[in-house]
Amino acid sequence: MKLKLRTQVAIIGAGPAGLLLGQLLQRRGIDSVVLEARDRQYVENRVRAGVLEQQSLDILVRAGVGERMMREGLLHHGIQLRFGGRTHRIDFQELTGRAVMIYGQQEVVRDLIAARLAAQQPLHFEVESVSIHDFMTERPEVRYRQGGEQHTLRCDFIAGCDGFHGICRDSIPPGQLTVYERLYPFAWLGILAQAAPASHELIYANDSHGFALLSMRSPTVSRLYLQCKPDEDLGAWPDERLWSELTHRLGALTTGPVLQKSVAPLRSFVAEPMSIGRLFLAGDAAHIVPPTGAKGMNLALADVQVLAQALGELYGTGRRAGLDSYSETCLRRVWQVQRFSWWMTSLLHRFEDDSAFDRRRQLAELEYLVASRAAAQMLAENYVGLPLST
Ligand code: RFL
Ligand code: PHB
Repeated sequence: MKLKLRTQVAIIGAGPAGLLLGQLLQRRGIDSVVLEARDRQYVENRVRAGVLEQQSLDILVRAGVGERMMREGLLHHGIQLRFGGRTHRIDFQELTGRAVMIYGQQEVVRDLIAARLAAQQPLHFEVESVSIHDFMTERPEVRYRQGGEQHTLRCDFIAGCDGFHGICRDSIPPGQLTVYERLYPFAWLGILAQAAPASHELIYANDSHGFALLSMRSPTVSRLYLQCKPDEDLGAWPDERLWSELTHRLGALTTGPVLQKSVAPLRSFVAEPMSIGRLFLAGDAAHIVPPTGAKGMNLALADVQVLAQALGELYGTGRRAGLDSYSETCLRRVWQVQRFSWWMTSLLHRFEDDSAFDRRRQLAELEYLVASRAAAQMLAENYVGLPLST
């Protein structure tokens, strides 16, 4: 059977970008349908980002989904930088008057799903064979299969929020996009452990064995990362080896059962422009940053804030200016964040082909960073988040 449906905005992907866009549109009285390839349990349990900028907090609170986050999230007023066997603090509060919050991406996603279901807005999991059509015309269409039936969803606009491996960006005809990309010669081995975090603030370490990061999800759950090879075999990392290597790089840790292990590659990527015809890309579908600056989810939330505002303006007043400048507005922020994420990555990782000179220069930069207020302030104001350029 073939089913024909209609909405104002078809949103592909129920990650932070797609779900927040749906929520922001609903609050502006704009209809949307969210289509997600995975099942609800998978989406709600995908452990990823953990740090929210103050501006992301404000967006989520204003969108009506910040209540649990403000209750359970951990407010952090600084981070620790560890190198040469010593730990130094960068004080965000003192340098910028602002802070960040530790609240897992999967918690943000759960809150957004709960809000969407409570508002009885359409959200379809486990849709198959999603394809997008006619977005260069006034009548775009999304086709997909669900429960054995073929559906056609007519819409005014398509929001491609389907992440880096989604189908929306790849549906744009060749030659229309310019891609900027950098792959790094290392990856992050990340673990979630039932162990009290050894520090109440994040520790970013530059060690002779490579980068490591101590983060957390709650007062009893630690999230830890260490630099590894892109093709690292997780089988070669039994828990004892993990804890021993993490302790070497980060200093004394509280150990505990490892709940999850995974390897994630590091990449910088931007596809320009972020919109074409009636298709708008947002979040990881349009850009990827290495996780060292903790920016991926924040960028995704910032994109859809701009998009929701532009769509609100169009439906409210008929003005297209916001939509026309969507790509340009987002890309200004994206490139600032690309620069910062690349810089944090270069500062903190060990590059195999670095010479002894490069290594001494890297340590000198770290020394400068903790000795100079101006240098520390540059890190702090980027980490807590640059203002939205709308
Ligand atoms: P997502 O979260 O990938 O969501 C895309 C959704 O689209 C679905 N999908 C499809 N649905 C329908 N049809 C299709 N054909 C589809 N193809 C895909 C997918 O199943 C998925 O549900 O993208 P979004 O919404 O743009 O959000 C981006 C963030 O997820 C990402 O940037 C962050 O996780 C990056 N990141 C971090 N960001 C931060 O802001 N702070 C951090 O501390 C931080 N740490 C991290 C990170 C990413 C990491 N990994 C695993 C890459 C740490 C790590 C280790
Ligand atoms: C995390 O808690 O998952 C996390 C924190 C900071 C980062 C990256 C990831 O830079």
